[in-house]
Amino acid sequence: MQTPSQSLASSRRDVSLLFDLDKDSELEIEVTAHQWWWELSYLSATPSDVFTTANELHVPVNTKVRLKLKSPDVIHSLWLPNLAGKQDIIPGREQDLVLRVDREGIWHSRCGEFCGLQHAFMRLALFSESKRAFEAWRTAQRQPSAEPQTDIEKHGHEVFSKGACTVCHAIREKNTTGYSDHAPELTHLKSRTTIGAGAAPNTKGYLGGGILDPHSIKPGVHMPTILQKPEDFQALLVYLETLK
Ligand code: HEC
Ligand SMILES: [Cu+2]
Repeated sequence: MQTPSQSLASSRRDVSLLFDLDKDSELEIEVTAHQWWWELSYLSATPSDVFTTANELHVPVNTKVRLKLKSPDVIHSLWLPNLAGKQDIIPGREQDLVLRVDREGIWHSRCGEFCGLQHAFMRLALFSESKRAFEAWRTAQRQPSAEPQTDIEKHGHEVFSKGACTVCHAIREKNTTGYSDHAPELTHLKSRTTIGAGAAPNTKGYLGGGILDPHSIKPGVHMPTILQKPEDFQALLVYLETLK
């Protein structure tokens, strides 16, 4: 068994090797490890091109990608089996990990350092895609959220934006610059395959259940149960389902 400082030293060595190989990455992504989910910000010199998503990392195949790792809370660890060694993520320090994935596919990772109750459900999925598929995904992610169209969608939008959800969550709308680091951004919630960092599939049933009783899909989760009138809850769910 390695002590924390030994594993830190060895992972630093791996990283510096990778670092020297890849001075000019073509894509920079800030990866923030939270208890218990991953915040992913795609950086760009053009501020309006920056966007944030969660738990599902998309990268183009055969491209040098620099992950800038940080943690605002406890020690986490990014571990992408078959792609890179374990990299500890220490609060207050920024570490880089440079990757280049040479084939298309999906890699499943989980936090490699025990970081509390829901450590096992702190999963990160990496989708390595053709450059064309990646561009299409990125273009869609840069768009603001879908505007509510029907009366029930408009009502659901109001429930979200006037209620407690916005204490933690952001939805980036047209002409606004919503951002929050308290909880996953929901702008394109339905473009992801799971909710709760791999805790449940992203279907309407689990989404509804996970909002009514977050602990039912992820015990200990840092999201409160917020009681709502049935008609408000129903509308909220209809609205969230439009966030493709
Ligand atoms: C006190 C902060 C807080 C409030 C208030 C809150 N949430 Fe959350 N929510 C979180 C956190 C933290 C997570 C991520 C939990 C995890 O995966 O460990 C989360 C996860 C989610 C997810 C899953 C997102 C994903 O991609 O995994 C949805 C959907 C969601 N919340 C909807 C809502 C809605 C709707 C409301 C209002 C009724 C709300 N939340 C209120 C903190 C909050
Ligand atoms: Cu962790």
